[in-house]
Amino acid sequence: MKYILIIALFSLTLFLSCSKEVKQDVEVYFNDFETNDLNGITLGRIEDYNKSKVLGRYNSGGFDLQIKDLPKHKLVVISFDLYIHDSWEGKGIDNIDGPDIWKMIVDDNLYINTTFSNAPCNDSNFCPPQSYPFDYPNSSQNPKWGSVSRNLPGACLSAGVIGGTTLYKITKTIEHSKATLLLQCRDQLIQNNTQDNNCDESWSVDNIRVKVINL
Ligand SMILES: [Ca+2]
Ligand SMILES: [Ca+2]
Repeated sequence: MKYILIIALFSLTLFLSCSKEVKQDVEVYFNDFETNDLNGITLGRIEDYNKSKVLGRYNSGGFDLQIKDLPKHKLVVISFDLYIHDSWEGKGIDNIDGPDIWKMIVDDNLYINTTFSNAPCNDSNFCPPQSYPFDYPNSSQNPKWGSVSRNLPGACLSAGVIGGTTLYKITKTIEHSKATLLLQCRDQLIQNNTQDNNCDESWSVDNIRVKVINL
C-alpha cells in the first residue's frame, strides 16, 4: 500500500510539472493570410502564390509586424515560411545583380543578414553562391542551400526559366521579455539590368507563428 501511494504521488507530481510546462509555451500570433488579415502589419500586401495567400511580394522593401500585450516571458520563437521567388543571385557578379540581401530584425536587433541565390547552375558560368544559412559576407554556400523545397513555380518569370521559387523554413529563438515585439523583414536587392525589378526577383512569407516561453 505504501508503495502504491508513493507511485501515485510521483505520477501526480510528474503530471503537474508537465502540464505546467505546456502552459508556459504560448502561441501569441499566427497568420496564414488566407483571410487577408493585416492587423498589426504595416507595409502589408497580400498576393496569391501557388494556391495560397502570402504576405508580399517585396523587392526593395518589406513589412513590420507589431505584437502587443505579450504575457510574461523570457524567450520568443518566431517561425515562418520564406519564399525566394525568381532570379536572385546571392553574392552577385560584378555588382550588377548582387549582393541580394535579406534581413530579419526584431526590436532593432539584426538576427538574419544573409543573401540567397536561386541560380539553376545548369550553366557552370552562372552559379553565384549565397550566404544562407550564414550571414553575409560569408558567401560559400551553393544556391538554394538549406531550403526545404527548391522546385516551386516562379512568381513572375516563366516557370523553370530562371530559378523558380525556393522555400526556406525560418525559425529563430531569441531572448526577449518586453510586452511588445516588433518583427521587421527587409531586403536590399540589386539588379541593374532590368526594367521590372519586382518581376526579376522578389520574396514573400507565409504561416508566421510567434510563441513566447516563460522559463
Ligand atoms: Ca497562406
Ligand atoms: Ca539580383
